Amino acid sequence: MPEQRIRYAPLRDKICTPAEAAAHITDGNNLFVSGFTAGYPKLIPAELVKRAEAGEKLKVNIFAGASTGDAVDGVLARAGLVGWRRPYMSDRFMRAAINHNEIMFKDDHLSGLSAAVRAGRWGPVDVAVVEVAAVTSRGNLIPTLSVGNTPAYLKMADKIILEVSNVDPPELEGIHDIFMPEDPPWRMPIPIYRTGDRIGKPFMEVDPSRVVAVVYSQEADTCAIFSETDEAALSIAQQLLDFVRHEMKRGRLPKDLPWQSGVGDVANAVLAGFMDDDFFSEVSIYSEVLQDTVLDLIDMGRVRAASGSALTLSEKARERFFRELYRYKEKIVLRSVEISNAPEVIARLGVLAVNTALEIDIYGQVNSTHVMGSQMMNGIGGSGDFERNGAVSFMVTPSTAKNGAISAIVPMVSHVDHSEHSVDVIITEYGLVDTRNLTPRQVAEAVITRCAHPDYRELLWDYYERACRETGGHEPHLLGEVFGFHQRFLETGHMLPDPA
Ligand code: 0RQ
Repeated sequence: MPEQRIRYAPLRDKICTPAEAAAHITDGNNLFVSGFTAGYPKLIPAELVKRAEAGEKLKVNIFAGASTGDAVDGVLARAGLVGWRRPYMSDRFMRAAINHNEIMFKDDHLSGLSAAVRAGRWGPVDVAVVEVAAVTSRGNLIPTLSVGNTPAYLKMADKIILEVSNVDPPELEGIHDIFMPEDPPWRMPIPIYRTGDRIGKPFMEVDPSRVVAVVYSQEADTCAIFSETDEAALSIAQQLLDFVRHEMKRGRLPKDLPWQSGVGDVANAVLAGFMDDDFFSEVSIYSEVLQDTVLDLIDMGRVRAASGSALTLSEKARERFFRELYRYKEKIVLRSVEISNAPEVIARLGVLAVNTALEIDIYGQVNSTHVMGSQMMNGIGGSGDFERNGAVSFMVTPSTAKNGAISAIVPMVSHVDHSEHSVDVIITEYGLVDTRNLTPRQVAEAVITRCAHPDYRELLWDYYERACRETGGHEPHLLGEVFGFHQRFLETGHMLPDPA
């Protein structure tokens, strides 16, 4: 019923068809969409594709919170309608177009983007297309399952198109905490002192006169970021939990630090590890994307509070979540990404940060984004925000990729996202190295011995020992050889990520 979802009458007058709404978007527009793995618009991009197929010259620049679903990134990339795309994406067609240099892409830390948009550094915000669960009686907007950069996009947009979801319940009202900090030089501290603190309003503010169209959507999120947890992920998670438990028992880490756990198998395995570990009987989660496992932990009574910028749930988990929303709302807070990933808050709370690498070098530099140094995978996302500012920053990876054809431990990473100064603990399924009080040479020796796959240890030792002998120095390298190491993987034909 329109009245239930749109409780502010002037916006009901703007209800129209998706085609009429999309007519407000023209060639060359900067399109700022809601969405952060979940909560992206589902109808408007398809209308743009129809117009392009009918012969209209149309290209738009897409700015989101992070990745969106096929309805935005997939649909628009396949139709060749995207000029620029920022930030993080994970769609295979878009990835291929970026790597073919057909879509312009620049990778950024997520925490600073809302402020960059408010400062005008991303250009004019021509149109914002935003999915909402409801409009309040005063014309404020209730987001769906993500917040991302949407409050900033709404503040800056010339024109706003709302997609009102008929799938996500209006009772989501109350789960969000929307706080927009002032920008420098007037910024004050962000007053979050505990994971679950609420410091803002439960809605996003908008100037209703800039809303040009409102459409109804029956479409649900279709995010596919789930995979089965394998042996390597379980082993990494176990070592990680053992390490933290040990540090806490020795009094070197306070017991109730919150956790951030990135996307992917290992991240899920770490959270799943809390389920049958009585030492971690109640955890706080201060993260970016919350997934199914968080609901499981809440059901078991093991979550003190869970804060993130998005809830990315499988279909089954989403049903359960909507059914018992009142219960989950007590534990979960969804914030804009400039707050969920705020360096200040992450450092203050002492977040234990867990993120995944594509490759790690023997001295602790990490590549999370570029396969073989050249091919963009997804983007740095929030991993840098958390790794740089966490109380302890873990970097995890299986020791090999592509069924053992590629070593994830290399002499020198082919691209740097996180430096040795941001990464504290390195873990593969073979072992763990706490680098915090080791010299670079000690790190190298420990990483080769404990973390590298046995098949690659001899090769790495040979490199390292010759580098020490022939070059010497604080971090010995054989610069003429480092890229030869990757060359052997390129020759196996495994260089391209997931070709579309
Ligand atoms: O390829 O998809 O063809 O099978 O890369 O690797 O092992 O499935 O791991 O899904 O956890 O992704 C770093 C990409 C890891 C992700 C990355 C190939 C491998 C596979 C994926 P296939 P896995 P994951 C923010 C959290 C940056 C953003 C971030 C990521 C594919 O974790 O995007 O951390 N991180 N956000 O075969 C060639 C190598 C490879 C390789 C793996 N060395 N060379 N290919 N692959 N290593 C914070 C939050 O709070 C959410």
